[in-house]
Amino acid sequence: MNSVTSPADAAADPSGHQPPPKQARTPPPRPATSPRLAGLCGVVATGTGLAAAALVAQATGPGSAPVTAIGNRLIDLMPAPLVNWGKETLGHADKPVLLVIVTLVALALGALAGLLAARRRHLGWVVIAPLAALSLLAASTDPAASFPSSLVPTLVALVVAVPLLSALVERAHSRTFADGTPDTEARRRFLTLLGGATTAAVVGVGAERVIDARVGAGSDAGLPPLPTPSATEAVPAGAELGIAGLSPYVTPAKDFYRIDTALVVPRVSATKWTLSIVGQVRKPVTIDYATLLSRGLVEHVTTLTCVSNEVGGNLAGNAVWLGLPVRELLAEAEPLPGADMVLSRSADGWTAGTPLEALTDPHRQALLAVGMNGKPLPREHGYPVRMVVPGLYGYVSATKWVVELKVTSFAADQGYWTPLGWSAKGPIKLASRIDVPVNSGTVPSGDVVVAGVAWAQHTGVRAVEVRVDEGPWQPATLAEVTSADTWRQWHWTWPSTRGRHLLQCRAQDATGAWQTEDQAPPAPDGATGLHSVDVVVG
Ligand SMILES: Nc1nc2c(c(=O)[nH]1)N[C@H]1C(S)=C(S)[C@@H](COP(=O)(O)O)O[C@H]1N2
Ligand SMILES: [Mo]
Repeated sequence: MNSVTSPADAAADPSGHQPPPKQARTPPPRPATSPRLAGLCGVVATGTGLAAAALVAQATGPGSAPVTAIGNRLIDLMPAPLVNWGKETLGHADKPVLLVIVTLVALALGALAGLLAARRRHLGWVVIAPLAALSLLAASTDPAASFPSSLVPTLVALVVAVPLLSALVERAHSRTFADGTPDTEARRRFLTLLGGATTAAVVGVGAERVIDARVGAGSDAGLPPLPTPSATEAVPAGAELGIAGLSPYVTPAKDFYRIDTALVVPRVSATKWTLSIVGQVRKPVTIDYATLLSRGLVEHVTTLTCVSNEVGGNLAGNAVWLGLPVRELLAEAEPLPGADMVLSRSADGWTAGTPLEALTDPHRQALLAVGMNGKPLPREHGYPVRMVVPGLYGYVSATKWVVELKVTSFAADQGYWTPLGWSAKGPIKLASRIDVPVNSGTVPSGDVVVAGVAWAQHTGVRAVEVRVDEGPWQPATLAEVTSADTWRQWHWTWPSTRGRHLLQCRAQDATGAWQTEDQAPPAPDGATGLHSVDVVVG
């Protein structure tokens, strides 16, 4: 022990003064970077690359961002039970959850690339190359992507992440001098780069979110306004009971449930949109948006319902749709004998199989809708054009971002959900729901207003009854409706008594059939059973 800085020497000089160590401040041979730091470099480089790619994908199409493209292909490849499990257990959160998982896996692989690159610079490619290849493949096979611009975001990710990783790993090294003192200057440069890249990634993701939210319906330049309908449907005042907590008769678009498989909402330009009627037809038809608007559009109020709706669930909504009856275009196309199904396809590749007769029936107002509650369709509800068919669950009829109608047969074709274990045909089942009082709620004793909605689209609701603690059924009062194609509000005044009670409702359709008490899950063709609400009267 004879180092100049040893405590023993310092003690030998009572003045405490010592000459500084005469040592050259040259960086020593590169020491190993700690695995944690190398991993962090990889995570930051990957994250920054992905953020840049997502931002660029705002121009090349939202499905072309690496995370989205890979997520979409994963959904395509997932076995049916897994897709259904995700839909059932996660509900609305299924998409964000999948995107977060893909992002986390990408960042973890980025950390691995960082570890490898810290050992030997080009070793990082062992992870990066397959990841990039996967992303390019996923983006190029996106049904809504325009090749080759769909490859640009992944290439941007590489151009950003690879040099960034090199620079970070380079600076993460050599943070101490041979004498053990930290090279604060190098450390500062490293931290600056790390912080700068992280900030850029966060700002990039934020900007991407803002842009995505802004580009919506009506953003197409030079678009004609929605025409005045040739047939309107006025909502009678008596359709709206105006009871607090009761679902409004017409659901505002912002409160309308949203169900689709799209990881990011497809962005379809109305000016470039066309719809083609193909398949078993005598004369294939193609129509563009301006021509569609120039035809006599009609208004029709229809309640959409999702087959995944649980008893008492809220995957149903009623809106005033403006559109062209599908039967008019089908008549021009002249379906051939033998056809019994129309497979509608969306811009993102999703499909629904609808009985041909439901679309050609002059008494069923099946629309190619362009308007919802007096405004162009919101992007998430199918802008610029979607299908709306009264009486059929959304998965077999309500194709959003629709671009093709293929006239075919149930024997030859299947909609998206059918091979995943859902019925080929999906007429909406008679259902009723109690909106107020809410389940597990407490209400003051005395007269309590019990109210809800009931639906039997295209058949109509004739009666609703309520019972307390499984006692006798009591008739509720029904509100008015525009047609049999919508839900119907109802209310009943309950002379309540203190304590805990069970409220249940049931509906009768216009044919006289009562809603079944038998419980069935949503799969394969819609849930049944009575909605029950537990309340405490205090
Ligand atoms: N392109 C596309 N259209 C779609 C779907 C989809 O996944 N993709 N889901 C359908 C289902 S299952 C339902 S219930 C309705 C829901 O329409 P909404 O989101 O406007 O309420 O859209 C239908 N149209
Ligand atoms: Mo659905």
